[in-house]
Amino acid sequence: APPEIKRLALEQKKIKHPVGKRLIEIALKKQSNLIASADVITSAELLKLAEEVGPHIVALKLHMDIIQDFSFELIDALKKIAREKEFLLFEDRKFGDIGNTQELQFKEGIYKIASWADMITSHVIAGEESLKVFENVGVVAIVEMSSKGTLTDDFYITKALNVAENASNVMGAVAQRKISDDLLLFTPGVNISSAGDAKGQQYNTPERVCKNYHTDFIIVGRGIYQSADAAESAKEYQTKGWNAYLESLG
Ligand code: 5FU
Repeated sequence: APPEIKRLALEQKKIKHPVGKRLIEIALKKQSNLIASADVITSAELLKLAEEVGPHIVALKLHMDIIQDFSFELIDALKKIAREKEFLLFEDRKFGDIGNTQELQFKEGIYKIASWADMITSHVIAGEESLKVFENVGVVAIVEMSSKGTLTDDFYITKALNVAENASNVMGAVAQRKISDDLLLFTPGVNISSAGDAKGQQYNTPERVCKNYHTDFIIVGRGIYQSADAAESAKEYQTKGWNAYLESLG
């Protein structure tokens, strides 16, 4: 990336977390601020999608608990693709319990998320200490949701951001608005051909979330994996997202 972009992206944001720095590095190298959300339900579909979108993304967002045939062979195969195509594995688990329970959910059970995820999402509703259990990953705090009628009002968001900013393992936040420069901003609910679904999801364009909310990373699910050509649409979101991001830097 040209030095002036590097300066803008790296120095405007005061990101200290090593996973956050790595994500920025990948973004600058690939010229992408796109995270694909792989909400498919079989290992075969997931691996195919990872191969197709891999060159265009900085991270693949997963809901591993929706995979019907989960195995550690899947994890090994995903890790291999992630290494080859240079992207991070981002488990959107949205933890939301006391620290002890979250620790068990993070490290144990079927998925052993701690053993393979580079990044995870967590609600911050249980307070700062509950987040300490997420070791060796980048934590992305859910401070605001994209869905209609969400309870994350201004009051909640202010308090949630306060928790997120005080926890040293939190590298970013999910929100639908501009937040402080201490955290990377991740925005889901991005689609260029739909305004929403029948289950409360609300969509914005890449331009809107980058320019109006100063989003760092756009998260796209159905816009990519339900399109006729996932690689082609990932490329389109990559270009649209990156151009809007550069323009938002100013
Ligand atoms: F925190 C959030 C949120 O506020 N909105 C979301 O949509 C997370 N998501 C996730 O992003 C959601 O769980 C899906 O995995 C993804 C959006 O998928 P879509 O197909 O682009 O609507």
